Order: sequence, then structure tokens, then C-alpha cells
Amino acid sequence: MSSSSRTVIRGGLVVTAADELHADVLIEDGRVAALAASGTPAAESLTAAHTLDATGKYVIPGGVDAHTHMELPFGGTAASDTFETGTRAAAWGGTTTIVDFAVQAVGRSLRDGLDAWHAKADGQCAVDYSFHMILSDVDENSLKEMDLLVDEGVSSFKLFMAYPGVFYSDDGKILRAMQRASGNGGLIMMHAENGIAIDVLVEQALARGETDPRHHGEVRKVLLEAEATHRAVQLARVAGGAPLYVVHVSAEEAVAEIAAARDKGLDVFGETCPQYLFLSTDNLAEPGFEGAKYVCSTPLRPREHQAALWRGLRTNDLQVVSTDHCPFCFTGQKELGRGDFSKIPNGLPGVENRMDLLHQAVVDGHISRRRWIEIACAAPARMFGLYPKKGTIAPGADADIVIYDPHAEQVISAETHHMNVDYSAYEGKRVTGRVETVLSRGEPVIADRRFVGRAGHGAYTPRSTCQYLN
Ligand code: DUC
Ligand code: ZN
Ligand code: ZN
Repeated sequence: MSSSSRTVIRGGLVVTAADELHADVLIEDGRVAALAASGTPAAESLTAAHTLDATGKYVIPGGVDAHTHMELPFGGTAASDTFETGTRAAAWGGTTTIVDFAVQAVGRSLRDGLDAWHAKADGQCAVDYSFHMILSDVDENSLKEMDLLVDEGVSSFKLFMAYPGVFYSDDGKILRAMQRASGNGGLIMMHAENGIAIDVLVEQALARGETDPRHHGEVRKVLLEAEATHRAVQLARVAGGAPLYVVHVSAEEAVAEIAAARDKGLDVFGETCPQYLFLSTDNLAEPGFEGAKYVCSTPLRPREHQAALWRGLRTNDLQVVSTDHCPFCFTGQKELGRGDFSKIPNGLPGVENRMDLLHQAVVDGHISRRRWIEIACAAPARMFGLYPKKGTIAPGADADIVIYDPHAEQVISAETHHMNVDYSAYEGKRVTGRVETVLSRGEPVIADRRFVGRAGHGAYTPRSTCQYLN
């Protein structure tokens, strides 16, 4: 067999969610072909035209970011990363698969929304991508379309208990969508905040002259996240046990609702995001209008909530860390909300920072190395039907592989990041660990910290149904 399409990565510590071993990895035709313990005759027999030296480095699966919003129209503007810039930045940060959200517009079909998102992404992406579908208009037609989408690889559906008049679904619509999902294998993803109550508090705060960004955090109360999380769990039970994945969990009380449901054996899952683990209401309260940089929903919480999130990640009450990457420039976009926090477009950049921040969590002792790979690669791949093609390093898996230097020091900054946004939420933060080389299906995308990929290499990747049921 010719060795020209073969690459071997030698001498690194291969870390997956299951194992850590010093092994050489053979890649052939874009897939992992074999692993063999380094230095053994079996490893020496792995020959290839290309060799990558990973001595002293980690060899890890490419990250799977299951929650991004490239080019999302929101709040009278649109997220500033395109599929091209956003997936390039993802690659720089060691993420080789994103699952973005196609949006059903009110009064339109799911198909129209999905087609529109395919048109935005097609030929643009540097790494592989899939779609979830946001349901904004649950009716008989969209319920039927859910079945078709599950069959063609869009097997998860986001519903909003927040944002009345935009994405919001009432409890009846949510129940119907959950009933449908319990029959067709779809996974319901829930934005769990009581948006009707929040809108009352927003109006009252503005009437009192409370217009600064920090009031965004105050009106979007912990109790209203916990209440919505509880309600979503009960609706899923009434719907016949439809699996439920609660997105961007930020509050201790919401983690408790998910943990209680899981203790009953229910298929309830939780995701949190780096911003809730590393940032807090202190950032929202930064002077001037700086707090606008940290406006997202669910909102940042007082830092006391972080311990519960870390604990949830360790105990598997939370399974996934995604970014909810939804960047808006400070100049011209976040500024839309000067004098009225409710007009600040909601969202933070982060697709490039997730793997590094979670590695820092390993360094800081919050999670183990294998748990890092579990919550950032393997669990999201399993949750959204991409495993074992994505999320691990094993024979037959796509060769989406990162050579990671665990000792390199870096300072996160907008000056050096690759996301198309004029600030970093983590400006000045020192972290230990850095991506060195990234392969996507065996092709170099980042080589020794140079971008060598191209728009259009990234392929649309249909998904099977959730592989993570309790
Ligand atoms: N939250 C955000 O912060 N941005 C986009 C949508 C969402 O739910
Ligand atoms: Zn959301
Ligand atoms: Zn989101």
C-alpha cells in the first residue's frame, strides 16, 4: 500500500475521554488507521510519508463545539463572525467541528430556514459543521418537518422559553414539539429562562432609569432560570420522557434542577459555557459601557455560582461545555444598547478560546485531563450523534486531531485572536497550554501555529440521533 496519503504522529501523549497513553497514531485517507504504544516494534512498523513529532505534547481529538451562532441575525444586527471567519478561528483554538443553529423564521418552514443556513455555510468553512434547528413557529407543518429533518441528519431542535416576540414558544408549543421528539428520536434543546416575567422586569427597570449593562444581569434572575428549567423538565416528562438538553446553564439553582431530574433517571442533560465558568457579574458591572461586552443570555452570574458549575461538570450533572459563540463588536454593535441595556445584542465570542480555557481548568485542578476531553470533544459528539466519527482518536474515526503543547504560555487578547470581533471577553488572561497543529480529516489546517487550511475544506456532516441516553 502506498504511504503517500499516510501520516504518523509520533511520541505524544494521546488523551481521549477514556484513556491516556504514549502512542503513535497512523492516519490514512483522512481517518485514524491504527495506534501503537510508542517505542514498540508495533509503533515502528507504522510507516508513512509524513511524520509529525509530538514529543512532550498531547495528541487530542479535535474539539466539538455544539453551540455556535455564526452570522446570526439578532437584535437588529448580525453576529460578526461569518462561517468562514468563525470556523477559521475555531481551528486556531483546536475545534474541528461546530454545530451551528439554523433558524426557522416565524411563518416560514423549517426547510426554508435550513436551506438559508446551508447557503451561508456552503463552501465557506475551514472545519466540519452540522446544524441544529431553532423552532420559532411550532405548528402542524413544522412538527411534520421535524421527522424529515431527523432522518436527514438535523436531529436536535432548540426551543426558547425566553425572547417573547422573537424566538419564544409557549408551553403548549413546547409540549407539542417534545411529544414529536419523543416519537422521532430528536433531542430538544432548551433555552430555559422565563422570558415573559423577564420582560416585565426589563420594562420596570428601564422605567426606574436603570439602563446600564449590569441591569441585564439583575432582571434575568436566577429564579427565572431555575423555574424555567424545572418547567422544561416537567413538560418533557409529560411528553413521554422526551430527552431534554438544557443549553447555557449558568445558575447553581438550575444545576440543582437538572441534578434532581437525573437522580430520577430522566434523560435530562446540561451544557454550560466558559463565560459562566470564568466570568461573572463583576464583568457586567465594569465601568463606562464596558459591561456591554459581557451581555449574553442566560446572563453572567455572581461568581459564587461557578463552584456549582465546576461540581456539576465533575459529577456529570453537566455533560458538555460549548461556547454559545455569538460575537458582536463593541463598536457599532454592542453600542446599540447605550442608554438601554435591553438593546445590547446578546452574545459573547469564544469559539477560539474554549479548549484553552478548559485546559487551564485542568491546570487549576477543576477537572482531570480526560474529563477535559470528555466535556469538550466526546460528550458533545455523543450527545449530538457524531460519535465515534468525531470526539475521539480510535481506528476508523475521522483524523480530527490536535497536537497540543501543555506547557506553552499565552495571554488571550483581541490583538492576537482570529475571531472577527473587536474585543476579547478574556482580555489579558494568562493561560497555560496552546494549540500547535490541527488536522481535519487528516489535512493540516493549523501547522506549527500557521493557518494552512482553506474555506471549503470543512464539510457538512449529517448526524445520527442522540447517543447519550441514560
Ligand atoms: N443567547 C445569547 O447570548 N445570544 C444568542 C442567543 C441566546 O440565546
Ligand atoms: Zn439560548
Ligand atoms: Zn445560543
